[in-house]
Amino acid sequence: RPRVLSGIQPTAGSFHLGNYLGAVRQWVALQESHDAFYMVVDLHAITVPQDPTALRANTRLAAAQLLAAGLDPERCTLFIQSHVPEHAQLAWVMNCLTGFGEASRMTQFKDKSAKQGADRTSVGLFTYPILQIADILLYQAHQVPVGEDQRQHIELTRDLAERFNGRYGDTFTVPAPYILKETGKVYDLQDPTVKMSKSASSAKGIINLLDEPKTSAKKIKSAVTDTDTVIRYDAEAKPGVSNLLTIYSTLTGESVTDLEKKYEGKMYGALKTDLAEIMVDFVTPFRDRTQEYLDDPETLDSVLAKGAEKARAVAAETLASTYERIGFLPAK
Ligand code: AQP
Repeated sequence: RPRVLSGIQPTAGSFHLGNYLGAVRQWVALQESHDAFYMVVDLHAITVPQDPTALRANTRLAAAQLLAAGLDPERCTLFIQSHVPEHAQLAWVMNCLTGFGEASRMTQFKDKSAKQGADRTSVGLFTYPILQIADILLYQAHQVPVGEDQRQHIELTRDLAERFNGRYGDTFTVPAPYILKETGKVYDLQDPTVKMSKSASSAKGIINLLDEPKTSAKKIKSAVTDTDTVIRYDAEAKPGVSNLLTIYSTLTGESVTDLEKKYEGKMYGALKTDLAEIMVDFVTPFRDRTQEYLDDPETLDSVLAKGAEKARAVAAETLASTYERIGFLPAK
């Protein structure tokens, strides 16, 4: 079975709809066909300041949400990044192979650091993509299911895998991004030209899956559309309506073409009312299941302990061969 690897940050408490439709939903599907490794990336989270108590709670909460979304520990390996020290160890090696200019071209860093200002930006945020390279290469992943915003980081991962292999001999699988065209970028409900984002979206623009279902319904109903009245998919001319159609189609399995037919001659309000109801039906059981996992921290921690053990077995092997190729003297 081909292998997949992906991770999600534990920082915001609740996952948002973009995280779910862009990434986690694919994780659930891929565990059926792939040897799947999924993790909560707490090392990545500390690239911006974190309160220790909140970080611990959000890490458990992220794992609970992944299980609630449908990850099955019998079918995939679910673990916490900091439980596998090899991530930080391989990241150092990758840091030394990455050009400063090359890393400086990462647009996510440029955007985030420009917003924060240089004095408030950590070097960790700069090397964030390099830790991600280590995450992926450690598991010899063939594919990386992520949202569109991660494409550039996966490209860098490919370059680094090829560079290492070229310099030291075949060591790493060169991974490919696994990004769905439809849901690779879910847009902000208030500004449908930018991605839904925990750090950049306004409260009304983002659906947090653990919010009160009523709140999410309200946000769908007040989503920005356009002054036209036709319900038609056109990402360029009608980004708001197109975003709603994508969300609707993904959550129900009805094709966008069928939805266009279903809503022919109807007003935007009809589409929004129906989608608000679909959203409530989706988030209500998701919230309940998340709470069930949180109410049983022993089971949750034991899933994560088993996951870390399985992950470490793979990671340790890759790190050992990497160290050997580089020329590090083995410890006796
Ligand atoms: N709007 C989105 N559409 C599709 N996919 C998305 N992802 C994030 N936003 C969208 C994907 O979710 C996965 C986890 O991302 P993360 O760990 O970076 O989560 P986050 O930082 O909490 O999410 P944000 O909103 O993207 O944070 P900011 O705004 O701080 O950068 C990834 O696969 C990502 O592509």
